Formats: sequence, C-alpha cells, structure tokens
Amino acid sequence: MDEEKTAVLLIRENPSKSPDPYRINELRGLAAAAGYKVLAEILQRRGRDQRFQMGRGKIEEALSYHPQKLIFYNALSPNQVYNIRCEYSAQVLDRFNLILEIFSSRASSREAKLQVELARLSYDAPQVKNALALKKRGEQPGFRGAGAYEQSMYHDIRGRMAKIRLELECVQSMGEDRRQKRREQGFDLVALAGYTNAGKSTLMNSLTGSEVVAKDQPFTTLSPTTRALEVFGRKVLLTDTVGFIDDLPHFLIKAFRSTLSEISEADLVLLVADISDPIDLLRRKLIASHKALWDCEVTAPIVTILNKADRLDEMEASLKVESIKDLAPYPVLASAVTGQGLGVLEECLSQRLQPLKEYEISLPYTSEGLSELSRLYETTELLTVSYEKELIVRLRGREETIAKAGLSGARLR
Ligand SMILES: Nc1nc2c(ncn2[C@@H]2O[C@H](COP(=O)(O)OP(=O)(O)OP(=O)(O)O)[C@@H](O)[C@H]2O)c(=O)[nH]1
Ligand SMILES: [Mg+2]
Repeated sequence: MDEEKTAVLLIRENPSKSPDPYRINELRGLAAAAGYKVLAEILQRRGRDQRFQMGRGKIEEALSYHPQKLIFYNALSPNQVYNIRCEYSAQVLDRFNLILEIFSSRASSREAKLQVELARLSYDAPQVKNALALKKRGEQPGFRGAGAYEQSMYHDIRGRMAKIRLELECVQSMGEDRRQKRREQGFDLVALAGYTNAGKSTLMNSLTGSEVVAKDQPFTTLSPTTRALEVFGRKVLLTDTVGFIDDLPHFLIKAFRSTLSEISEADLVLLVADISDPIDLLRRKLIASHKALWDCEVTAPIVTILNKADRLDEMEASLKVESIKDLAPYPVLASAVTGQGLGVLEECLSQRLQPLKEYEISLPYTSEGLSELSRLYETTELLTVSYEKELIVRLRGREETIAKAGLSGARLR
C-alpha cells in the first residue's frame, strides 16, 4: 500500500485586507484532491517575508507536526523555495505546485501529459536559472567552474520545452482540422467552461445523456470530452473542459493552450457558475472565470448558467442573480441534478447561436451531385430541391458546409 501523504497547510494573509476564509477552504480541497492528509493549518497575518514567505516561527511550528510536505497557499519565489529547503531540509509546495500535482496524477491523454510537463518545466526553469545565478555569485557552494551542472540542466529544460511546444502545436493543428470538419458537417461547437467544481460535467451528462465523471472535488475533468445533442433543430457538439481556478499563472494557461482552444475556438461558450456559493465567493469565481476566458481570447458569445439552483429557494436565488448582474447580465438559472431550467437553457443556446444562412446552390445532375445532395441532407436544413437540368437546392446551413459543397461541384446561385 502507498505510504500516506501528509502535509501542513500554510497561508499568509495581508493584514491590510479583511480575513478570507475561502482561500484556506480551497487549499484544503486541493490538498485532499491530491491525496494529502492535512495535519494542521497555519495562518499568519503579516507582510511578506523575503526569506521564507512567512515568519520563521510559523515554519518551525508547521514542522513540529512532522509532515512530509509544507504546502503554502502563497506563491513561493525560487529563492524562498531554496531557503526553506536548505535551512530546514523541508519539502515545500505552493498552491501552483499542488495544482500541478493533481493534474499530473489525472493526466491520461498524451496531450494532457505534455501540457502538465510543459507547465512544470515553465515553473522549474526560473528556479534553475536562479540557482545558477546564485552559484555564479558564489552564494551557493558548487564545483569549481561554478554552476556547470545547473547550466546544463537549464539548457536541457529549455530544449525539452521547445520539443514539447512543437508537439503540442501539432496537436493543436489536429484540433483545428477536427473543428473545421465538424463545422463542415453542420455542427455548432459549444464549450462548457467555468470554475472548477461548478457542475460542468454534470450538466454535460444531463444535456447529452452521457456519463462523464463528476465528483465533488476540484479538477475532476482534465481532458475535454465532446458529445452531440440537438437543440431546436440545430446540431450541436458540446465539449466539457478543464475547470478554472483563481490566480492561475499565465504560463499555466499558455501550457494548456491546446486543450483550452476548445473554449477559445467555440461558437458559443456556456459559462457555468455555482449559485449556491456565498455571494462574495460567487463573484470572485465569476471574475476569475471571465479573466480566464479573456486569457483564452474568447470572442464567441457567452451565456452564464447559474447551476445548482436546487440548493436555494426562489427568493435567495433572485437576490443572488440581482447581486451579480454586472458580471452575468442575462443568466440562466438551472440545476444539472434536477433538470430545472435546462429547457430555458436550450432555448437560450439556440437563440444565441449565429443564425444559419440561407443559400441557393446548383449541383450537377450526376451520381456525384446526388451523393453531394445526400451529404447536404445530413449536414444542412434542406428547404426545397428541384430536379431540372441541374439540381437546384435551397437550404439553410453553415458557411463551412457550403464551402465544402463547392469542392464537389456545387455552385452558389
Ligand atoms: N445540488 C447540486 N449539485 C450539483 C449540481 N451540478 C453538479 N453538482 C455536484 O457538484 C459536484 C461537482 O460537479 P462536476 O460536474 O464534477 O463539476 P465540474 O465543473 O465538472 O468540476 P471539475 O471537472 O472538477 O472542474 C458534484 O458532486 C456534482 O454532483 C446541481 O445542479 N445541483
Ligand atoms: Mg468536470
């Protein structure tokens, strides 16, 4: 059996700001998701300590529980990691490392594994660079010709990062081809996005009848899953994606670009939030989600779904909707578990999708023309077909589908 993983959680809060219970809650959830047994939680309200992030006394208090790891909420600089490791021979993680640890343990596809490795290397590179700089300045014991080891390690890291980026670019371009094909087949691409644990996968399951894993813990979903559904006659492909979290470093978003392109390249984004969260937390998560959507360079329309409405009464729900009007102007109140609001959601989704355009095209009256007609029958909404010297077809469909028809001899009239 695996040895039990133990940790003490540490969080430093700025004394000028009011206390924030959500941060430690979130860190606890992340530690549990990574499989740690938490031995103690230590909070300190003070300014940042250059050397150790928190005061020496708090670090010693944490170590008195003999944990395997010290897990900090606050981001640690390469220097701080080095100082704590050297001074106390302690293993340290910050929240970002903890998230990466969860991602590593859940990454199953090659794409997810590469993205996690790239994120880790993006984090490690400045640490190694820092160690190198310290050695060069003689502040760290090293071999003669100081820092040769770090120098070559740094070089290896950069090389590996370049290789992964290249492979991920290839994955990304395969994703672009896949999306293009799906649009040619007449599908609208809709992405479910939002803060982790908001209920994206549960919504995916209720809307499409699928069985994506959904659990009450952060980052259950890492790799995207796509399922088809029909909404008021529109063929939609719905994609469930990795959740967002507060304060993600930009390079993590960059490392996950190929996965996140399911969101950035969608025709419509369904932004899921958990309306049962307290108002200030709900607001914070919505702001973090909007920031992430901004980082993903989303240009498609966004529909906000306030999920888990079954946990509130009507009065509470309408007060909350009112208090987040600036962040979610026309939200859909729904429950993925009871099915409440899903009809309204589908209606809203169909209204916000770009309307299909009407075209009149002609096809040669040949076996190729007829087989193209049967493709159009599958991928567009055929309005009329008249069989003359040529086949004259009036239809409603996506631009991409019509462009594809052009390759098989169809002409726009
Ligand atoms: N009461 C209630 N619980 C819900 C609802 N939707 C989801 N949940 C619960 O919320 C938890 C998280 O749901 P998921 O669907 O895994 O959430 P997610 O957004 O996919 O989370 P990640 O993939 O981890 O980012 C699970 O325990 C669900 O059962 C809902 O409408 N009502
Ligand atoms: Mg999920």
